[in-house]
Amino acid sequence: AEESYNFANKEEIEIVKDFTFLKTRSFPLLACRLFDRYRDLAPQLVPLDYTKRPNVKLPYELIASMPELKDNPFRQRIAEVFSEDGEGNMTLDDFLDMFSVMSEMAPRELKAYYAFRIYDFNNDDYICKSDLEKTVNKLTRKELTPEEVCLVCNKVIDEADLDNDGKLSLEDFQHMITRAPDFLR
Ligand SMILES: [Ca+2]
Ligand SMILES: [Ca+2]
Repeated sequence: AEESYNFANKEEIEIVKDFTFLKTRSFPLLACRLFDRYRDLAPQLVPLDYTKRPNVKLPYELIASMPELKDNPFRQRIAEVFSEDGEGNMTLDDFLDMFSVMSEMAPRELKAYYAFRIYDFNNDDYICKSDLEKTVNKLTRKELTPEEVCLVCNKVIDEADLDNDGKLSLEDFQHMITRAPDFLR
């Protein structure tokens, strides 16, 4: 599904290609383990034999119930971003991609790229102030008042908006997380 991603530059595409390569060639055991977990979510839907690339998608509700996601305030966005249909329903490939990017082995640049997409709630390739407000609310689990959230967002945009267009591009974002790595968790 690489072609459907809006990569900011060629370098990004290379990182993802390399990673996909690693995932499938160097970690077959991990892929097998993840396939088992995918199948365990709905054994009646997922065939054991994937050689014919069956057209199977697991509904978002099942994906969101997994221990890695169920307490994550971004679970819906994560599933949306990694699902080919954009609605959080996942094919096996979507599922493998999601867990690969979430794993310790994933390169930082790749995590940053997907974090950006997750925080870009309206999928317009920028994190604007309202995207950022949603992000901060979720990261802080609504512990801040609206005024405090507004202050934090203004400060983040002030400091990270390198080209002064009032919103964060992927480039602005990558620059920002080198100083505020919390946004990657
Ligand atoms: Ca946006
Ligand atoms: Ca900007």
